[in-house]
Amino acid sequence: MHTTHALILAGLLGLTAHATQASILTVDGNLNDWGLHRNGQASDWLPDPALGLVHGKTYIVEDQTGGSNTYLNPGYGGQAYDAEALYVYLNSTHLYIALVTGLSPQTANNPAQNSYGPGDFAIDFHDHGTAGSFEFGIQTTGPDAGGVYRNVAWDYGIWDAAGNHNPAHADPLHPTSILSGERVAQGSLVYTDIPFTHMGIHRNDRHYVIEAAIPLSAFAGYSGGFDVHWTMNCANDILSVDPDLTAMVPEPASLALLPLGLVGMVALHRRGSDRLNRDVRQ
Ligand SMILES: [Ca+2]
Ligand SMILES: [Ca+2]
Ligand SMILES: [Ca+2]
Repeated sequence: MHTTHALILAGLLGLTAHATQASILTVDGNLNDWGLHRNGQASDWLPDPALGLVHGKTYIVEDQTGGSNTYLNPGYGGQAYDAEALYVYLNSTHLYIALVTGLSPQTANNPAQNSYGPGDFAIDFHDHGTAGSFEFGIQTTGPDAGGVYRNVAWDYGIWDAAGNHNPAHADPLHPTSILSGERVAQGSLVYTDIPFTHMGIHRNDRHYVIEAAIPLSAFAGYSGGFDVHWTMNCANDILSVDPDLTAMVPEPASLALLPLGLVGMVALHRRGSDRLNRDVRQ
C-alpha cells in the first residue's frame, strides 16, 4: 500500500471512530451511558474509563448530604441544594454535559421564602474576554431548555467573593441564571423531575439529573480551555470543570481542509484509486 493511501485510510478510520463515539451518550436523563451507578457505593460516581474523563479537569464529584442547615460552601441547604457531580465529554460534534444534584427542577424561585430554583450552565472561554467572563449560557429549565446563548448578561447569587451573605455584591465568578443574550443554537437537554436514591454512600439522598448535548457549532470562533459552571440561583453550592476544546476535538479548519486534501491526493494518484477503494472496503 502506498504511504499516501495509508494516510487516507488512517483519516477515514479516524472519522469512523468519531462517528461511533457520537452514539455512546444519549440525552435521556439516565446516566448509565456515562458509567455511573446506583449501588450505594462511593464508586457509583466514577465515570466509565472508556470516556477518558479526568478528575478535576472533565469531571468533579462533591457529594454532600444532610438537612437544610448543612454547610455546602459558600451557603447552606443540605441535600436539597447539593450540587453533587458534573461531567463533560467532547467528541468531534458535541459537548455533552451530565450533572447530578439534590435540587429538584420544581424548586420554587422565591427568595422571600428562602427558596431558590435551578441556575443555568455558564461557559467561560479562557482566551476570550477577562477571566470569569462567562460568554455562553445554556438554559436548563422551562420551554427554552437546551437553548444556547452568547454574550450573556447573568444573574448572580447571594454570596460575595469572601463568602459572606451579600446579595448586593454577589460574586460575579459564580453566575446563576441567564438574564439575556443572543440565542445562537438549540441543544438537547433533559432535567429529570423524578428523584432516585442509592447513588453513592448517602443512600437515602434524592438525586436529579441534568443531561445535555450541545452542538459545537454553537461555539464557532471560540476554542481552547473553557470552564463549564453550574449552581442554583442562590449559588449556595457550585460545581465547575475545565475541559479543553482544542485538545479534544479537531480544529474546525482541519475538518474543513480534510475533504480538499482527500480530493487532491486522490487526483494525484488516480491510477491507484481502484486499489484504494478495495482497501477501504476491507
Ligand atoms: Ca444518558
Ligand atoms: Ca448529596
Ligand atoms: Ca456539593
